[in-house]
Amino acid sequence: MPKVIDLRDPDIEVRKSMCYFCHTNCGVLAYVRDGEVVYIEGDPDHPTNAGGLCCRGNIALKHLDHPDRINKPLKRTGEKGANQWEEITWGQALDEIAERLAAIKDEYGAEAVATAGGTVRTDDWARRRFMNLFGSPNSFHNALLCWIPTFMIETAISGWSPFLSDMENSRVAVIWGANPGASTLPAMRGLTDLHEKGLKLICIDPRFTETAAHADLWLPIRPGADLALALAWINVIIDEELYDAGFVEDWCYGFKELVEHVEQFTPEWAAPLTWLDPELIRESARMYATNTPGNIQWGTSLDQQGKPSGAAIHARAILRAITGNIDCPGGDLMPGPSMEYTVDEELEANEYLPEEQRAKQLGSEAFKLCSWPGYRLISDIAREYWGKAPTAEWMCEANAPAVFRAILTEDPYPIRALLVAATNPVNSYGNSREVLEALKKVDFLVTNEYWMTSAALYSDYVLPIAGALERPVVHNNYGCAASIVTGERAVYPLHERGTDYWFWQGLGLRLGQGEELWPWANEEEAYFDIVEPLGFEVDDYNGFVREVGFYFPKPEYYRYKEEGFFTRTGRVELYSTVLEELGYPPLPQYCGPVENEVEHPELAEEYPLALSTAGGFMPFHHSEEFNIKELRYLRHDPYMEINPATAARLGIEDGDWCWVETLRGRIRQRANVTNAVHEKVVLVQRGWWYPERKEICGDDPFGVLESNANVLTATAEEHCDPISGTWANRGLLCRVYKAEEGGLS
Ligand SMILES: Nc1nc2c(c(=O)[nH]1)N[C@H]1C(S)=C(S)[C@@H](COP(=O)(O)OP(=O)(O)OC[C@H]3O[C@@H](n4cnc5c(=O)[nH]c(N)nc54)[C@H](O)[C@@H]3O)O[C@H]1N2
Ligand SMILES: Nc1nc2c(c(=O)[nH]1)N[C@H]1C(S)=C(S)[C@@H](COP(=O)(O)OP(=O)(O)OC[C@H]3O[C@@H](n4cnc5c(=O)[nH]c(N)nc54)[C@H](O)[C@@H]3O)O[C@H]1N2
Ligand code: SF4
Ligand SMILES: [Mo]
Repeated sequence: MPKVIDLRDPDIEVRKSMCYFCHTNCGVLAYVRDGEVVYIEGDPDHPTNAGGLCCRGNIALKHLDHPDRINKPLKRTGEKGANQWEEITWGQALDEIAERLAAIKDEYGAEAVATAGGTVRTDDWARRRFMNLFGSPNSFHNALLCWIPTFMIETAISGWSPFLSDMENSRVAVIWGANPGASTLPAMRGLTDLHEKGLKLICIDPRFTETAAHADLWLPIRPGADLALALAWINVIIDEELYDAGFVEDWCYGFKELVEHVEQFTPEWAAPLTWLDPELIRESARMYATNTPGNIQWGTSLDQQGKPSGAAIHARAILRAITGNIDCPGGDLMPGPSMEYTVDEELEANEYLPEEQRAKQLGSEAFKLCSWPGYRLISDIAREYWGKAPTAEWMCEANAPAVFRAILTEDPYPIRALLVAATNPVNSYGNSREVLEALKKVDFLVTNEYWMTSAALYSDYVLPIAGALERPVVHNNYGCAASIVTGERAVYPLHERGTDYWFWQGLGLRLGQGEELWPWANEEEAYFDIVEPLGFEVDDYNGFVREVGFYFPKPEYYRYKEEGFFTRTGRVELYSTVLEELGYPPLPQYCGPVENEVEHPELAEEYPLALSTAGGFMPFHHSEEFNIKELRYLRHDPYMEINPATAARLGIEDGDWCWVETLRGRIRQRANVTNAVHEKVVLVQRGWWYPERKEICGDDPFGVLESNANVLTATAEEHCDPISGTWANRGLLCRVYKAEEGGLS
């Protein structure tokens, strides 16, 4: 019999917690009795979810005390990967890890220690602080796939990323390579409401998605060909004089050069590259340019195309500017850093990392914008205006593929230790086989996790991490915008779990970083330092959460009219002086998808289908939640989408297990035979592994190489975007064939 809980029980206390199974950060009311969370529900007063929770949010109690959770620090006793452990205390774990890191630093230098993060879930500023004080420039994460190229390129061009759309006042929204219908459900609800009231929607996606189903125009683009489309839109808008001549004249730099540059990029030029009808390209460009004010939504797609990514992001930024859809009611707004609360950059202790160590950051010579050289240039300009840097410095991290290669090749120098926190690298970084090899090879590996992942399995130490109900949560857009949402701890960490913050602070103190450098006794104290400058009359962090909770300042429009744009020229730099100074083309130059039939016809003979390894889908979040059987009931097997004509030609029927293969390797997923994709397009699901396979499967732990999309993706230096260093998940070539022996699961 399930326990009956009377929520009126006077011994129950309600805590204002927050869900962090995705970045939507819905408010959660946690009902706590005797130190146990007995019930949760969506917080009806929370601005994001107004009481709702999705299926992931709703299973938080199953996540909290799931039998697979790691509950004590583990020290490896057998061979690497043998899954033999001794349970130890946090104190012993931190002492021994600190000792080992100190020895590596002595022998090889601080740069031989690297840290890997994921999509930020926890105190990434603390990881960065630890690394700066330790002296290593080699922290990295996979957010290069997720907004960093966008933020940095847009900031280079217009002084800040115009990433907050003033949707309610818009007449048209371009949903470009995003699918809020599966990835951001509360935003989708807003979009469909506004669409009913007349907002026009243009959806650019190779798949007919939940979002495309609501669009006025759907552009089923060839994966990875977005740069050609963006250039053709600019061409149409200029050729048909649909641009905002006044804004261009007063506020844009380099329009004349742009006009000459884009003359060649007609819709007829773009049609064979994008697989779109030239008339559809014209019609959609007109719809965006004439229904002003309008906005373009950020989606991960442009950040994940490797080589063409930077130019595509640049071209998208030009579209906003020449239509005058920037910093105006109904357009894309530039929030600027928070001047009111403490931003991450102020907590990162960046001033402690010596110049000569910065110069050693892996990948920063090849990819200059999202590493030290570009960050420095942009932050110098921003500081002149704001007195603050544009964003947390974790936007200028080492290049992940360069670090994995340095582990494997010791070139340009060896990486001896890797500390993994809040990421599942084999699943979510590119070229999984190489990542797994690197994890097996690195001398010293430590992972902070909820579960036994493939990274944890090969680790020397695994630290058990507390989830969102067990720690306070602040989400502040990393300091890139002035808004902030907060949640309090529902209960102290269960079992012997700790938090990522404890880990970095505990390690730092043991390595002599000094109490004055880690002055906070716990997260609540640190977070109070973040919110206190907001000036609300509260005494501590929990008081802030209960009495204030969130802070969304009113949008400001036309800020540039007073001070100009926060660039060197004071204008939006269509022709970018920052990119030029870093040695990149100042205008977006065309290049094709990383693998394509036009430039690589021989490859296309062998691998004839265009592949994207994309797209969030419910109920999973990247590789998370696969352990939870209630969610696995909803999706037991991985599916790839393939067109009926192609499937018939290949003898594949709906539901068949198939191999999808690229030059990097092959994976197996089941066929979802559907008209939602073009005859030459295949889309595979990302994130897949099989944690239920508790026996460790030799070289492929938990089947992490079996169905995982990132076995297929491309991270070689020539595949990466030269500007940002992001790698290629979208716009590859593959072949598909039936897997004779069927699936294993
Ligand atoms: N359910 C669920 N929700 C999530 C996540 C999750 O894993 N699962 N992840 C969260 C995170 S961290 C993020 S960043 C957001 C991301 O959310 P979104 O920005 O919406 O991005 P994705 O879902 O990765 O992909 C969006 C769409 O891009 C399309 N696409 C694929 N290749 C291309 C291409 O080459 N060009 C174009 N134009 N489109 C292409 C795909 O078909 C897909 O529909 O979602 C968040 N929400
Ligand atoms: N092929 C392909 N690859 C992609 C994408 C794609 O569209 N296609 N999308 C990319 C995007 S947008 C993103 S953001 C990244 C996401 O990449 P990751 O952030 O690496 O995502 P996950 O694979 O979900 O791994 C997160 C891990 O952290 C653990 N975890 C969760 N919360 C915490 C915490 O608070 N502390 C600690 N220590 N651990 C925690 C989880 O158990 C999980 O194992 O993946 C990228 N990879
Ligand atoms: S997982 Fe669901 S409930 Fe949790 S924050 Fe995301 S959308 Fe909200
Ligand atoms: Mo992401």
